[in-house]
Amino acid sequence: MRALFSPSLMCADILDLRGQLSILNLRADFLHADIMDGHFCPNIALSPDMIRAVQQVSTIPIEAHLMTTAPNQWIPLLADCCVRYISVHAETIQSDAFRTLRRIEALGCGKGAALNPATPLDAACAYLDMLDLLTIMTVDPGYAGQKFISQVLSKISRAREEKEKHGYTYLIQVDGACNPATFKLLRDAGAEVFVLGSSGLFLNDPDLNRAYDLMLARFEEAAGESAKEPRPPLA
Ligand code: S6P
Ligand code: MG
Repeated sequence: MRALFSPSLMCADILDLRGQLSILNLRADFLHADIMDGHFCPNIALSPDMIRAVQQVSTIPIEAHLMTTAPNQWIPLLADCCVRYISVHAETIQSDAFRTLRRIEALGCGKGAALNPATPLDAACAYLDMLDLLTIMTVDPGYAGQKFISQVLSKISRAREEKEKHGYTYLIQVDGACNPATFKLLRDAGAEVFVLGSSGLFLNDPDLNRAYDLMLARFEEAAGESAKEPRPPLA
């Protein structure tokens, strides 16, 4: 399957969000929505109300990335916004991982788990078979524009090995500093979905169509594969 791209809403031009979404509707595979509560990480971002508004004009699946200490507080609100996937951090569900993932499923959403750079894959091994989306953070959560943490590459490779060995069906997503300097490293390690923030997309050009063209060209040049085929059917 070709690489999939999930632009990060928190990096979009919020003063022209409708215009930006009309372009991403035609080009992106997913929209990545960061929810930060100011506790799990030192920032606050995107609310369920904002995602509900985005959902009104979005025609592509939205995935909610919960960087919150109490994910269960937000899961029903986000499911009510019709997001396609809800990703909770493994660090926040140690005491109720199965109940939380089953709750996401019962509410009709895809089950996602995310791992901070310092968290080993083992933290999620007990429930990898349940996941639809596995997000491996390549920066510490909280901000756009951070430096890539190369120590995560072995974790991505291991996520791919486990997927192949056991026939797991999760998509392997990478989040943070996905850009021309890291595209090949991430793809070779096993990344399937690239969250695109400031460094990989939005700072490429003020015109988002041009920025997207540049991203595709740079991905193809770096990774040595086409990323322009039509959007594949997604579960
Ligand atoms: C970070 C957040 C990410 C960022 C995105 C930024 O806490 O989860 O989704 O929005 O990764 O991308 P970049 O290219 O600015 O690092
Ligand atoms: Mg994110």
